[in-house]
Amino acid sequence: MAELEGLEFGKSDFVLLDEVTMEQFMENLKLRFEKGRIYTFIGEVVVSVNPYREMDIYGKETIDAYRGRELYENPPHLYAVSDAAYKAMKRRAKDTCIVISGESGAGKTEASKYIMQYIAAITNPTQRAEVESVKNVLLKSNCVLEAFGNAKTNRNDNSSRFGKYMDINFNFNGDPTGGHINNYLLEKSRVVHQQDGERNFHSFYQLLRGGSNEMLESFHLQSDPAVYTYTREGAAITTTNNDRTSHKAVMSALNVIGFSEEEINSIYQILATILLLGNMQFECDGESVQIVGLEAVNHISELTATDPESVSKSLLYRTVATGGGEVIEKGHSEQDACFGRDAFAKALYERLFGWIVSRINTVIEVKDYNPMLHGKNTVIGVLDIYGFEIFDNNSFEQFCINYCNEKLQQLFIELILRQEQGEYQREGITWQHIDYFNNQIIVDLVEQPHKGIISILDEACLTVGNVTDTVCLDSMDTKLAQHPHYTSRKVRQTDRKYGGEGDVTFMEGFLDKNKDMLFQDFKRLMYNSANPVLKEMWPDGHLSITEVTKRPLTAATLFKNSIVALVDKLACKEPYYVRCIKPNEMKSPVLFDDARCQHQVAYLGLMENVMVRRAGFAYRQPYSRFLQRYKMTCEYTWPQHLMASDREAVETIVTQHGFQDDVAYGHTKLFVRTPRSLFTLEQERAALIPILVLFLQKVWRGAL
Ligand code: AOV
Ligand code: MG
Repeated sequence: MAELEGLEFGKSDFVLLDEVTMEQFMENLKLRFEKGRIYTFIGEVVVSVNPYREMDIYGKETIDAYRGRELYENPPHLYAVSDAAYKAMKRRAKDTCIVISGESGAGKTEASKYIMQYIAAITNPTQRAEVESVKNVLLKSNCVLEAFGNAKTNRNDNSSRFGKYMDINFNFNGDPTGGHINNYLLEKSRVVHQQDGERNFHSFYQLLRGGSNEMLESFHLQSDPAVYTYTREGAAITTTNNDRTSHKAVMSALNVIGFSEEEINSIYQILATILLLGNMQFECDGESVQIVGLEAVNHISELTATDPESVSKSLLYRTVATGGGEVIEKGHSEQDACFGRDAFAKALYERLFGWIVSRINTVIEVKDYNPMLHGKNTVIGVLDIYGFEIFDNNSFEQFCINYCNEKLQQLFIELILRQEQGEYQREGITWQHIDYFNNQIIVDLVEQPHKGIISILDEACLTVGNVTDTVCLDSMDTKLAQHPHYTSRKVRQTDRKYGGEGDVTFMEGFLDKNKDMLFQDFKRLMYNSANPVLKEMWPDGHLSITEVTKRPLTAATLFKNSIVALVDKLACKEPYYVRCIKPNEMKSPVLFDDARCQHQVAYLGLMENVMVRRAGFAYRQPYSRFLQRYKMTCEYTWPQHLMASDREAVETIVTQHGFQDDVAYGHTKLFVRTPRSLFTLEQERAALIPILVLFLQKVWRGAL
């Protein structure tokens, strides 16, 4: 427990509060925010409040102060938790992970970047070139992924619109040898539609504003984002993001990572294609639907290395297999053509993003690792996912994002609240059970087979015939009417509300987004591209319509499966937590909105966390391990104890050092309340080791 700052900055660990009440908690949080102390511990958990201003707390000096130190030796900081995760990984060969959570705009992505920078700064002291290059690629990948996966929303000017989990691999020296990025459900609907005040992904504006004249000309683009439907819709074209400089940084990062000229060019050609598609219009001459102005078709075919007739055809017709096995071409209605065009644009972007991630992965993947030669390969995972969000209009994406946050909260509860209390019970430690809201009930509401929201959605999507959002909602209302966290309000036709940590009302378009349909004709078109980069992104385009028989899994089910896999991956690592809080809605560095903050403290379960921590014990060790390590610090146990049991010997050590009031004795383990007690023992042990070595040397030499 850190008490290293003056009291005028408040308590640096919430465990030290005089009384654990919401009032005291909030008072402390506010005081620290106002005094520029944005981090506070709850034991090993770091609570972070977004300062909304540049802080001079991330430089080299700070890094040096935290490097290799124990958590409680320094004031709370992201670096303290990063170092703890790193030390556990290096000293105990444990896979660890740092889970960063909090709502949209609370500071998760910034935190994840500081954590990675810290890990990069403290590793590879000998500056080996191959390790430096791995570190460089890991750091540069952030810049690229942010350009393509982040956007301005009404909550955050640089909001992550995908989830990111990055594993960093280390060799036995504790130096990074590579990594792997998993990305989760990119909010691709943003490519074709943005809410008022929002923007499309940064990459589009960066290309238009930062691309050279030659580049834009060769892509048949104009530099003004207002020209393009897909970039003007939210009308938030100007933001604080400096698109031009970012473009340069992204180009340079792509180069450093190792993307070839051809690949970089292809990436931007795809963005250009999407922008041109967005401006494409259709008209119906009474009989058939036509594309208005064929120039765009020629430009798209040039950019995608396909022939113009195939481009037009895929936009105006779809191939269908009849019941009798016959293949026919069916002309689109104007509405179908628009739907197809938008679906194509979204899919182009999604595949581009997925391809960029996998391309980075091939560069950073650990190659030629021989455990016999290099020792155990250990991992630190860093999770930075999109935060809980509520907008005026919420759709399928918010449903998925918020479900994912519920799952992560569930993991937190499982690891920090449930397991902790479970262990005290198993060990027979007297323990006052602390109640907490277990959100499993909300997770079940979403994901239970047959009865959960995803199942009901899927069922509606798989039903043949015209099942509308309204029909699906009706079915949901019937099936979930009794659920305490489900309510449905027919304010508009397809409104639905589901209450979890906050109440969110979801809007129409659910079924289409869940089906996520893309006509096979577009896949074929891309697969037949003469550009090998583009072709590589569409391997499923080789199938003809008669071969596409299996129904793909729905978007919600795919997402659920990926999040379940993520949680499994996290659960088998030693977790470290950063809990981010957004101080206000105005992005102000001085405003601490009490109600908003209190709401977050409540739903993040921070009070319960303090209570469990405070009543609990920071450290625990089986008696035999404790004895092995510290027996040298006590005359009655060194070199051999003559007591009835290890436990009794441990009691003797504890009593001799005078911290008997700071411990509890379990069936198999000793529980220590504050780290300071162990710290004293560690110091004593460290002081004794040189003396012991001398002593033993003398014994060996026969001098004694
Ligand atoms: P998020 O990742 O939690 O939201 P960000 O990390 O993008 O939030 O933070 C939002 C903005 O807050 C940043 O762009 C910075 O302007 C500011 N900020 C956050 N942390 C710091 C810090 N430590 N120091 C200075 N400014 C900071 V979302 O991605 O929307 O869930 O999906
Ligand atoms: Mg983010």
